[in-house]
Amino acid sequence: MPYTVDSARNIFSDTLAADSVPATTARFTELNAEDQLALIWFAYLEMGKSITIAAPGAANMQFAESTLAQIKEMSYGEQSQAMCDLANRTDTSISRTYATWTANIKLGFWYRLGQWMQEGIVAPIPSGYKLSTNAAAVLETIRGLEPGQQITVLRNAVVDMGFDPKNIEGYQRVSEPVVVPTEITQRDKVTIEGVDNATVVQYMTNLNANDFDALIDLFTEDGALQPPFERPIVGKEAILRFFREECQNLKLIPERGVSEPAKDDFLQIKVTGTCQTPWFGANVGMNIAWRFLLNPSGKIFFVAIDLLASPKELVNLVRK
Ligand code: ECH
Ligand code: GLY
Ligand code: GLY
Ligand code: GLY
Repeated sequence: MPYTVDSARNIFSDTLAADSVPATTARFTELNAEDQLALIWFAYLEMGKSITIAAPGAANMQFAESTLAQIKEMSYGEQSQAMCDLANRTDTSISRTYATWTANIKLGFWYRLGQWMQEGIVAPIPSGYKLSTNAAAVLETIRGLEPGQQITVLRNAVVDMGFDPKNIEGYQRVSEPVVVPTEITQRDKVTIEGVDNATVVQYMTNLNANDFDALIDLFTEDGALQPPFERPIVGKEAILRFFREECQNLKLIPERGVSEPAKDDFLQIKVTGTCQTPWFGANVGMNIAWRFLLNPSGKIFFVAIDLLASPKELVNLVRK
């Protein structure tokens, strides 16, 4: 049987992903809106003591400005309600607008609200706020995660808020402009111990350079990319859109890998290393595995990106 996206998902199946992330997210989702907001507030303050978050760029913020201005004009009561409506995914005009934004616009929006809460411009979490027993337990779990896993839980929480786009008629996505790719001569050379496959090396180089047109050319027409804890994104058009909307200014630092023949003259390659988001830069290195399946012409039929369970997984390349 030839490979399908579903069968390709099983390559290097002994790779251990950080399942505590979706598990924590699921428990978080069960909490009521007040608890969700307060929990994030406490987690965000604690994390801020050890890792610095970069201010969002103007490109991210421009789309959120009018909604932010609207919230600024509200009373504390209305502000708290608007934030709870976002967490509850209630059908309001702000929740609908929020749903159209990319992850980075949503994060920029909350970054600003966080500043305003600190300054008293937006209703703060009441100083004596007591988390429910369940919420306190989720916060305690988050404290025990690695920084890369903590910021993934926070990002998930923010991404999942707002009205469900599936219920919005004529839904139009809003995304920040795509930056100009890094000049060829300015691109960092990538070396991966154990892997010199040209497609894989170009994948890393092109993604680091924001060169999404060259990057998408590495994929087959029916190729698929599976982000951490998500369903695969299938087909060149959808993957290119994902790159342009969600993958600007990432820094991939692959370290080592293995390459093995697979059936039907395909090639399977696993690479491990770290990845940085522009929000935290070198402050947070996420431990990542890339699991590639290349067709006989060297095009990417499938690649999964996994957030690894622990740094130990970075050296889990030998297959049992
Ligand atoms: C306050 C209280 C009220 C409620 C809220 C608040 C604000 C919270 C804020 C949170 C900010 C969180 C942030 C999190 C950022 C996380 C970023 C992550 C990025 C991961 C990227 C990866 C990329 C992997 C990939 C690779 C590929 O090869 C292909 C593409 C791709 C406090 C007010 C809400 C402000 C900024 C986790 C892993 C390697 C798959 C993308
Ligand atoms: N400061 C991170 C970003 O705008 O994506
Ligand atoms: N979950 C990683 C990303 O989509 O950026
Ligand atoms: N661009 C970083 C992220 O997807 O959050």
